Amino acid sequence: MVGSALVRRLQTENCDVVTVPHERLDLCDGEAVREWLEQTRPEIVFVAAAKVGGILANDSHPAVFLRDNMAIELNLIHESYRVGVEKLLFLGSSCIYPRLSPQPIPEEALMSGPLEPTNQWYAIAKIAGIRLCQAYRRQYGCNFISAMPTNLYGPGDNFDLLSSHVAPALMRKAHEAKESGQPSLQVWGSGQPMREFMYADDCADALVHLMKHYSHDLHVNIGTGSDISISDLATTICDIVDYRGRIEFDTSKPDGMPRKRLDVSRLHDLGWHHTTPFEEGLQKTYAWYLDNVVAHSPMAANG
Ligand code: GFB
Repeated sequence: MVGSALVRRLQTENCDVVTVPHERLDLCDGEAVREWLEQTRPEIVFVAAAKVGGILANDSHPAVFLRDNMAIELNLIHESYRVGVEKLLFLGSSCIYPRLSPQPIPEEALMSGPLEPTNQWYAIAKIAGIRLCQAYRRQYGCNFISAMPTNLYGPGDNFDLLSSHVAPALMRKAHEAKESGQPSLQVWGSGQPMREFMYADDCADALVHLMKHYSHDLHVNIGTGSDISISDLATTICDIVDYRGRIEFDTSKPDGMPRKRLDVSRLHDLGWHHTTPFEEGLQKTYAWYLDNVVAHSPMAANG
């Protein structure tokens, strides 16, 4: 999702964008990454690729989330250093911060307390990525930087109910409940956790801004500065989808972090601010879902 948004954003810059599909390059394969970077010799690298998923996927596949993410970032960061990449930006996630961080969470809160258990494996891998950039910067003088986006959503998101994040999951649940006339929709957890959401294209714009204007070892938070409860998110999504049934909370499912609103003052001081209002971003994402997922589903094909 972020990679596609970055490609859309970079088309407006004076640069050649080099991409490679997953089927042609496995980023967990160090030899393959080395060969590909030696052939393409990019001047700039965005490490947007990652094994990502929502709370359930993270919690149930700890080995995959830790291993794949460590392999992807180690291969890309080390081989970028080897081929002399001029600047690299590594993308992490707001889940790197301790479970009970001060709110909003400043960059300095990193490693100041225990992690949220449901995503600790992914978080450890992402913290290692930040440290890799700092280590290569310190030891080899590489201009490698890191950005920590808040929860993202947008076109190209994953709508699979077992592995997706909350926004696409609730969009799909509301759509299917409306289509099949179900009286209620299940929301995982208590509905009380607070989350901050950013439209993927806004995130891509922030990444390009940092690539142009930021060259320090401290990672930078990327977010909107506002958050919303999962319960209110469910209501907002039901309105957008026009689903009028009941919202029920399945408290057998985990809540995860109680709150993770990012302190985005550093990003604002660097001259960047998000532009897409939350409801507008959700509407665009729902339109993308209808055109790209629902329209191609077997049920749609059968009429
Ligand atoms: O988006 P989400 O899966 O990830 O869940 P996290 C956010 C909140 O929404 C949790 C609730 O409290 C979920 O219990 N939720 C309610 C749902 N209904 C649903 C549903 O149908 N599907 C999903 N997925 N959630 C992830 C981390 O944490 O955030 C990753 O696991 C990553 O490591 C990502 O950092 C940004 O915000 O809890």
